[in-house]
Amino acid sequence: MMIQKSLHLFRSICKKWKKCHLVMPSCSLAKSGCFHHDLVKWSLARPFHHNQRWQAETRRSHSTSLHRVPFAMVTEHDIDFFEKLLPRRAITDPDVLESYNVDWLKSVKGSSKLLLRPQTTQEISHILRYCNERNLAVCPQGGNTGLVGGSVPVFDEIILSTSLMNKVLSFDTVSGVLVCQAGCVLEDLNSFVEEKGFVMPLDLGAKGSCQIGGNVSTNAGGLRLLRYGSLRGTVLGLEVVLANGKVLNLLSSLRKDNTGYDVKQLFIGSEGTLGVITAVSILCPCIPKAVNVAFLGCNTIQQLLQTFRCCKGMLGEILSAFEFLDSASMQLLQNHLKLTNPITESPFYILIETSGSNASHDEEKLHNFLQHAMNTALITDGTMAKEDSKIKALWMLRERITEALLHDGYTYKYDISVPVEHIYQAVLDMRVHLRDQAKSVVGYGHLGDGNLHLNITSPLYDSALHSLIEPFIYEWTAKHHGSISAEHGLGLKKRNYIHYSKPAEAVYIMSHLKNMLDPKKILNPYKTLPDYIS
Ligand code: FAD
Ligand code: 2HG
Ligand code: ZN
Repeated sequence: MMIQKSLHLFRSICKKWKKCHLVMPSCSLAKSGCFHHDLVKWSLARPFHHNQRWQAETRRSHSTSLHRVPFAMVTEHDIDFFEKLLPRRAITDPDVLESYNVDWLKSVKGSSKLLLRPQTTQEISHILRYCNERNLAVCPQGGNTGLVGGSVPVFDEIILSTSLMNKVLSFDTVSGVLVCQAGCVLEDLNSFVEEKGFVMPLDLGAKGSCQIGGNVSTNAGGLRLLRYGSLRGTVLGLEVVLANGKVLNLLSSLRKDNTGYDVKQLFIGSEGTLGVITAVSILCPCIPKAVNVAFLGCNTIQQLLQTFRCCKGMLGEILSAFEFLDSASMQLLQNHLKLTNPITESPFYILIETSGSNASHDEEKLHNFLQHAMNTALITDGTMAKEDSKIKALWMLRERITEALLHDGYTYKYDISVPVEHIYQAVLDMRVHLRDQAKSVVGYGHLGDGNLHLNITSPLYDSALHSLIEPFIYEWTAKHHGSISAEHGLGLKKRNYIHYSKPAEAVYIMSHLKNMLDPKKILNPYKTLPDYIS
């Protein structure tokens, strides 16, 4: 009853904001067909009132300065064209469109009236040529798991979903090179290559929904970067449709190619603003024969860093992940997801994964390392797993923090990279800075990559708290020579903070590249580039 009442009240508030990208709370969003089962479960589990909190922030920080660029509006004639081009795949049903208009965090909402679901590169080429001629704006969308508001329209941009572009095109069992369409879901690709003795070079908590095209467009980092490096190295080729509909075929499978500039790199991490990625060629490593995971506790940040140093030295080539979480993150997992801490309570927790080819050799190395870490009092407690189910259970303690945060309240999300010795200082400084104004201030992340996920919550959205956090966090990051977006991108939410991490000259070059590749700026407007450019 209460929920119905607040829903009604909230809908009437939202009506006044029809044209901007505000979230309308709707339980049906959670049932949306576009999310993979595990993410659907998370969405369903999420408290309704979270959506309400969001509104004020969106209005204040992301859209107040935004006005709709005078792109053309979609007409009946346009819809006829798309229905002929994509029979039954040009969708105007508002119920279906609803979930495509809202991001995974339910934090931004567009008001697109048209969803296109192409199956081939040629169809995307026709779509973009037409949109470019007609001056219609387009928002490319993969699995819609992005965390910076980049994957949903801001106003009425046409949503171009790659979900039906999910075919594997080839796999070379000698080189491990996989070529596939952009809409293949990461987890499906991993299962496919695993059967052939390989593994995808990236892994992330959203693997059940995110698509390889989305991963490449965001240059996703994730849990295996320490071992296999960034997508900038493992992606060997791309096929991209440019804003004018031209197909750029860079779908090479070569490891080495120094013939001039590496143009494909432009599209890696460009968040759909320079072209639509339609196919990816990616190098998959062999599946490791032996995987071990250790979950450890330690008392201080110095011990955490020292353990990392020692771990690199003693585990060397078999170290495949070094992740950490603080006790506040563990609390969220216990309180909201009822996960059990398998070891004694500690200020910090470390998750170490080894992946190698010789089980007994790897176990011996890990055992020696753990003994050394215990003897030198670097770690206080720990548990180890080599069976699949236990390994998965330990990984959950790291992968599900994002989900636990959604239950804690309104979340202010920051994804920074800094020289590793400063990795936790932002959390400590933020706690001092905020005093008792926040509900939780938690830190976790990819310690091995110097990447901290700093998340702050409050029971309801609090504009005063938000103003305390920003630009403080961006100034802090710049002062420590870090990046304000280590792996999630800039999207809608961080586009205007780019200067904290990029010199003006680089932003200037970015604006020229945008002008050259998308002169009418129809591709993912209002994203990545600061407002004065887009
Ligand atoms: P979307 O969210 O649909 O889109 C992301 C951006 O890419 C948008 O700007 C969109 O316009 C653009 N885009 C999508 N597809 C294309 C295409 N084919 N061509 C051109 N542009 C396109 N990120 C990490 O880096 N590391 C993590 O560890 C990580 N963990 C996560 C865990 C959870 C639980 C969640 C919800 C998210 C996580 N993310 C992580 C963020 C997100 O999953 C990644 O950014 C992912 O790569 C997005 O893929 P997607 O297919 O969902 O893309
Ligand atoms: C992770 O590493 C993701 O778990 C999400 O990048 C981080 O939610 C976050 O802040
Ligand atoms: Zn991450």
